[in-house]
Amino acid sequence: MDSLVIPVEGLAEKFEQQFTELKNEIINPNILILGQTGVGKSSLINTIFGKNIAAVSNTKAQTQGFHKYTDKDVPVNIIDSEGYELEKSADFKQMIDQYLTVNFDDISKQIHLAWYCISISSARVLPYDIENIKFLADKNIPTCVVFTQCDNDTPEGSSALSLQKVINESCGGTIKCFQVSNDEEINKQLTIDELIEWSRNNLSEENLRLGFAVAQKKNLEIKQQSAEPRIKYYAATAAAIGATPIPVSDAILLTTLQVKMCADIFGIYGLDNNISSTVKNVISSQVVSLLGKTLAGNLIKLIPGAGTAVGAVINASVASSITFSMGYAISRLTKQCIESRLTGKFMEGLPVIFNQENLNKLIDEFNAKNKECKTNS
Ligand SMILES: Nc1nc2c(ncn2[C@@H]2O[C@H](COP(=O)(O)OP(=O)(O)OP(=O)(O)O)[C@@H](O)[C@H]2O)c(=O)[nH]1
Ligand SMILES: [Mg+2]
Repeated sequence: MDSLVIPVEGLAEKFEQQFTELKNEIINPNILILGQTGVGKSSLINTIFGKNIAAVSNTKAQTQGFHKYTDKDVPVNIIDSEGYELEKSADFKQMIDQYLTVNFDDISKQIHLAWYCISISSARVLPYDIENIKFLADKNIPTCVVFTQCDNDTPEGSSALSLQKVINESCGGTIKCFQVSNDEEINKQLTIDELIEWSRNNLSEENLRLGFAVAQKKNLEIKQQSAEPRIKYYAATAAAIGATPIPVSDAILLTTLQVKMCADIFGIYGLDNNISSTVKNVISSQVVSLLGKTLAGNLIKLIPGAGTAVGAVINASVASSITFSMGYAISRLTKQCIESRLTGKFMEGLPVIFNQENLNKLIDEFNAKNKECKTNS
């Protein structure tokens, strides 16, 4: 039986450093949240980002005019409004114009999305709402309407439908409308996942999309989709490393890359914030050693004599396909960890879900799928 050991000393530090590198690549999207006081803007933020980036108020307005809220663990900025200014469209337009002019040159300060919230309980869309929505869209700010408190709608959602009809007729069918509530169970019947998807897809740059995907806690599919460009990037880098085939004894070059890829995937799913710093060292070394062993096992499968023969080499195609399938497997397992809600107890989740057997199963599944695609094409 062939054996191959890839040394992984020093890679645990690289794993942890990469969390910071990913954060440095992100640009926080600025989301303008508009709506009358009490419609549920803060509750919506809390539902999507898992945190009160702007505080929820029961009695009186806590926010005045436009305020930008940030949170060090959530890479979006929320520009919240109290709502009174919406009724005076002229003033509202002036405020927006001023904001856009001041921040025109700096992508990190522009308004990247606008969520215009209307409570289903109010059961009406007013002329100033239409005017404001059209104004934002005319300024090329991706703008959607969010019907809030939809738990108060009929089971068929008839209020939302009739409000949407008014908006469609007034705005020529170009404005998307979504339905949300602050109840997790009721949200399963509504379109909060579509709101998240629309928001991500309407951000103009990958760095902004990445920020949004990391920040939102609600839609794991979006996290999975956002991990894909990262995996492709690392697979391409692996191909470049193997362009001049490297000896198997240099496989640490690939493990280094795969360790960074794993840190990016963990970062996208928000796992880095879930791991307390005291267990971080243990986790890092466990993950790094797991990746090293998985790469060794797969090299032995793919390259005849990889474990023993002097002169066995890793070429571009092997380097990139192993990295790609490993990225696929890591992303799926990380998703499973979050779905199993073991993330708070990561030390328990790691051996149960994030282990070599499960990693290899997914790698094989991916390779089989890939082979099938190639045979069929
Ligand atoms: N039934 C129901 N109540 C909600 C929903 N969303 C928010 N609320 C309640 O409505 C009240 C106002 O919610 P907030 O999220 O503070 O509203 P806001 O728009 O941020 O209010 P201001 O910051 O004052 O402008 C709170 O008592 C919430 O609990 C919802 O989907 N359904
Ligand atoms: Mg609020």
